[in-house]
Amino acid sequence: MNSFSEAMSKIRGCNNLILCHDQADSDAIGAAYALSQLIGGDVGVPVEVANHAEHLIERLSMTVIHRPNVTDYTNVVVVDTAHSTQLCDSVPEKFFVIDHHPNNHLLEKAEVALYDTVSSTSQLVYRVIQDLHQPIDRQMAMALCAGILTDTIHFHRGDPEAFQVFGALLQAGGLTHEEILDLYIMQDTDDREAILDAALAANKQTIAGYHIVTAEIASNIPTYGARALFDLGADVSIVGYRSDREVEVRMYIRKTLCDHHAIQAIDLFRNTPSMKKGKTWGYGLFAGFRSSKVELGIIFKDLRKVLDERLTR
Ligand SMILES: [Mn+2]
Repeated sequence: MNSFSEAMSKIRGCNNLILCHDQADSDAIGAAYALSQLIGGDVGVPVEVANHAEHLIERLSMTVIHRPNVTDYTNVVVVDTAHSTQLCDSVPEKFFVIDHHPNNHLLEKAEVALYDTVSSTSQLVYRVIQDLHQPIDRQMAMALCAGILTDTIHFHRGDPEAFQVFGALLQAGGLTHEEILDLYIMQDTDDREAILDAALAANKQTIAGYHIVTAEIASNIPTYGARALFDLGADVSIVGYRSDREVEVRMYIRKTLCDHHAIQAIDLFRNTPSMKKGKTWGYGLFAGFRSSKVELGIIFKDLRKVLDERLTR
């Protein structure tokens, strides 16, 4: 048994907090839910949960504590988090870590960690459950499947373990693939309309044979919008949402841009001048951005310019 599984078995039933990163996504929520069922305890997020994970939380009937007081707990297990800044004001003094992100800065300070740069934290939680020979019920299986599905971008990428564990979880939980996909299908007709309107009003530019599509979306679901445009055929889909307070931007890029032009989605966001005034996250094929200081139009223009430079040089 690995030392993390051993540590989890020791703190079972204690006063535990399972702490997600801020803007907790489905992998963080799914992993935290399964872990909370395994060892007992509360699930918390530093400030808020990502929009797309709300439906999962509802389906799992789970309670998520916002801004938990970490000193109220004997043990804190930090899930799916690579850096203390992602914990905002909820940085515990001592903690356990289970994570899969490259360049994890929390490992040094962790009491015990389970760290492996696989496709999702959810599959690491599955390892712990297996290690401790514990049963998996339908809800736990659904939670972990949701985490794997979203962190593999609906299996557009993913290591063999992600596929294998996903199958094992469907079987263990008596679930179908469709039931997991349903967690992420737009049930709301207004949201679907927003995606359709964004697609119909989108701007397309073809640079060096690549279709670059930018669009604004009227609902706060820019990730879904960007995914939809990408699936329609864009090589780069960039979708922005404007609220009174801030702008949100999401981008998907096709892997050929990574392979032939060494373009990484996250680097593109970080190196676009107007986007330095905001928060950026993501990886090679997907990136997100949020800021209260920049206009959406300027970001789109800047991104097209940077892409033009990178693709035509
Ligand atoms: Mn993750």
